[in-house]
Amino acid sequence: MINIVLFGKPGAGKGTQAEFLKEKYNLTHLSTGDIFRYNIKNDTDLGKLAKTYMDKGDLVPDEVTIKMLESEVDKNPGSAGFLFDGFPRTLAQAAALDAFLATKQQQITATVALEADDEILIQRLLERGKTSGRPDDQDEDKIRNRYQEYNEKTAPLMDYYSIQNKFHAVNGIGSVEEVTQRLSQVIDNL
Ligand code: B4P
Repeated sequence: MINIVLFGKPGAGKGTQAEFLKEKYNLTHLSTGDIFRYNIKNDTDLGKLAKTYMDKGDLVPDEVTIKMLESEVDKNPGSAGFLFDGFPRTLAQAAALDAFLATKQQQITATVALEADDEILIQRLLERGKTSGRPDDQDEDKIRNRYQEYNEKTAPLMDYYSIQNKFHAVNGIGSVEEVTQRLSQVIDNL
């Protein structure tokens, strides 16, 4: 059983790559961004709450996100492994995930990170914003706030996983296929 964390800055291509990796390695794909957007679309209480943060480019509070993620894992008891996309994004989320997996005699196998320069990624997000309808992609100030959130709250996770020898960085620039190939090389060697 392998449990992979797909890591990277906003727009690094986590969601894009997850579509290929989940098929290739038969993993259950859990994207916290997608789950929040599903709840927003269906106007649930969770969606209403998440929207107030996501629209500004802020992270949704840890206690809400952790509870949601744990409940999604519990909905897939027979899973051959999980691909966590966009989670964890804070040290508190990472610690909670480790503790939760330990209760199931499981652990994170590896964190694979997509690396790319902020300016390239900001252009990707602005481009997507023209058609995605995502409020967090349409305004450069909100996008820059997402990078600030990343630098303050998410970047420390690189050390968290490096200390455990579980952090693997991959160049996120190139065609989608090239990036998939780089990620696959890392996962195949685990
Ligand atoms: P997410 O949905 O996780 O989204 P993301 O960081 O914007 O994008 P991702 O890296 O998946 O990029 P994608 O493949 O789509 O988060 C959105 C928000 O949800 C957060 O800001 C936060 O508010 C909230 N949230 C989510 N998880 C949370 C958590 N754990 N805690 C608290 N809050 C949380 O790619 C982006 C674009 O690049 C696409 O247009 C794609 O086509 C393009 N692209 C991808 N690969 C490319 C390539 N190789 N070359 C060129 N373009 C490429």
